[in-house]
Amino acid sequence: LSEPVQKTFSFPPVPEDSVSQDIDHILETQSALGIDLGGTNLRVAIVTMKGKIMRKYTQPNPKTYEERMELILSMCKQAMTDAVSLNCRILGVGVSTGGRVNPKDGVVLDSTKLINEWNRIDLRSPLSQLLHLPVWVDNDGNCAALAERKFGHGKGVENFVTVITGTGNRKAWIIQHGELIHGSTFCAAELGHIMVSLDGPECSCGSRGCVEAYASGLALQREAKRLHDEDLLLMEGMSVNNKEQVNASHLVQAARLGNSKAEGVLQTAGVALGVAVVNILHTVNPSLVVLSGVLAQHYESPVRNFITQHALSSAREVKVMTSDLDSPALLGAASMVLDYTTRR
Ligand code: ADP
Ligand code: BMX
Ligand code: CA
Ligand code: MG
Ligand code: ZN
Repeated sequence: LSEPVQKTFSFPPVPEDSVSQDIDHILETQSALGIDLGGTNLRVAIVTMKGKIMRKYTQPNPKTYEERMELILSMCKQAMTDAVSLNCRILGVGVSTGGRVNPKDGVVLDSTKLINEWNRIDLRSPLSQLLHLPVWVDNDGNCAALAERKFGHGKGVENFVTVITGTGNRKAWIIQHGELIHGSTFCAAELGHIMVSLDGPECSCGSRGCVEAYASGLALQREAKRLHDEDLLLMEGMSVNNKEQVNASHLVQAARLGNSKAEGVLQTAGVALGVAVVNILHTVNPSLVVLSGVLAQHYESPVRNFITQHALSSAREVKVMTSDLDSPALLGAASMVLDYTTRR
């Protein structure tokens, strides 16, 4: 952890006034820029104090460090310009990213292969130099938990866990006594890599049998492609143009149309997630589990059923809810800014 940061990046200078703010304008809404870097998407948003997303920009997350940093730069510049016309005063930048993050330094320590060239990356320095704003950085799951605490089902809840599903990931973040747990090397709550079998499918972290390798978007896409290869995926009324476009949503659709193979895959995924959640309950004993991300609804009842069948009786009282937030990781990234800048 004390190793020097490997990558440095300097954005080209921009004229001061292109990012300056009219601080005295009474009618401006205090806001933050939120950035979310996932295994698939790169998102930037202008988020108000109340958690309203005023504008959102989405691009595929580039595969190289240089392209990624350049795209972040241009998306932020666009957002800063639009913020002026939306009458939003940007107080700072919050970044949510996959990988282990040292939030004190604003550095991404390491990542699985879901995000390439994303090890020992100083995000704070280049962004704050470019935008002349304070910058906060944390893991995307941690950010999702912060969003639930500020805007969602976690409001006022002392101990809860958020489990979010994105591209290839299934992870959870823990709020204990109202605060995030980061752990000794910022690796706490990487619950996507809780192992649920001794010899399961390969995971993008390099191990096997992680819950992420069963229940993430990428895992379901892998299974959907496998079924499609065997001509077992598509049901009456379904079509895909080419194999590359087959993804988790086709699996869900096929299952809904009565495809028993697809149902089986989703059932296994639900059980894998149930195992992981029960392990979490027996470790931190939260009162609430919030499921979020694209597949949350599909997992709610399998997880609840698994808890009923397998959790210790005093852990069974836990509430399981599906998040009602739009883009929790983005909102949580913004909440770091809004909480810190208004606390001072
Ligand atoms: P990330 O943060 O990892 O970039 P997102 O949260 O943006 O990911 O979600 C994108 C992932 O979710 C992709 O892997 C995509 O295939 C999957 N996905 C998108 N829509 C659906 C859907 N309706 N059902 C299931 N999976 C979906
Ligand atoms: C992976 C891991 C986590 C991340 C999670 C969610 C990396 C790059 N990612 O488990 O740190 O929180 O994916 O990512 O190490 P998403 O892509 O689904 O948003
Ligand atoms: Ca992400
Ligand atoms: Mg994500
Ligand atoms: Zn793993």
